[in-house]
Amino acid sequence: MQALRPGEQDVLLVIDVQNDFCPGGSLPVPDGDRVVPLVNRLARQFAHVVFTQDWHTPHHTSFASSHAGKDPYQSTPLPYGEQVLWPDHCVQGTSGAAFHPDLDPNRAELVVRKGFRPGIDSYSAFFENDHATRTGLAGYLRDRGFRHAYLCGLAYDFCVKWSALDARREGFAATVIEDACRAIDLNGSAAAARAEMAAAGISLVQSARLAA
Ligand code: VGL
Ligand code: ZN
Repeated sequence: MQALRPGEQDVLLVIDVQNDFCPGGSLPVPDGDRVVPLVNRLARQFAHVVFTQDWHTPHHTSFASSHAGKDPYQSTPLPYGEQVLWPDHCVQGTSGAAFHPDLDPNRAELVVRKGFRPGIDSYSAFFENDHATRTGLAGYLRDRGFRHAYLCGLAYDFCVKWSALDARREGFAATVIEDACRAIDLNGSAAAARAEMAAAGISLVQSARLAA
């Protein structure tokens, strides 16, 4: 397989490598912390890096605790569509919302915060979950002249998947670096995410494909 050599039109999107998504956090992604050394290495291989940070208000609508009688990981209809309800996580300014302490933030040229509107969730780095409200990232990437988004981080089957699908919809090439991701895997959502991304023309690769 030919090595991938990131250039000036390529950007690495590092999705939500935050304490609450790591073991010990409130919404732990199994082995979520294991991506950190690999993400740090990838961030040095790319000339351009953007981080995202899940950044919810207290009592956010995506929290099960905001809905009487609902438990985490159940889903419920909300005005913008069906929403999985989560444990309280990534509340603005808390240690759970901070990046993993071993993640090297210095390579990031931009940090996109998302999910900060109390009444709507935002899995994707590009759109909130209504698929209409923009985060501004697509415009930023276009203004910078980027053509190809490479994605890694947490969680593979939620924020990484939604971000990769939206990158394609916005006209960027998209590649997910799978071994630098970990999945929540609710009811087979990891395998479903893989199929959905492949069908959308997203390349799924291992980090070894990237030239050192
Ligand atoms: C995420 C669930 C809730 C993610 C964020 O980063 O994948 N998942 N909020
Ligand atoms: Zn969230």
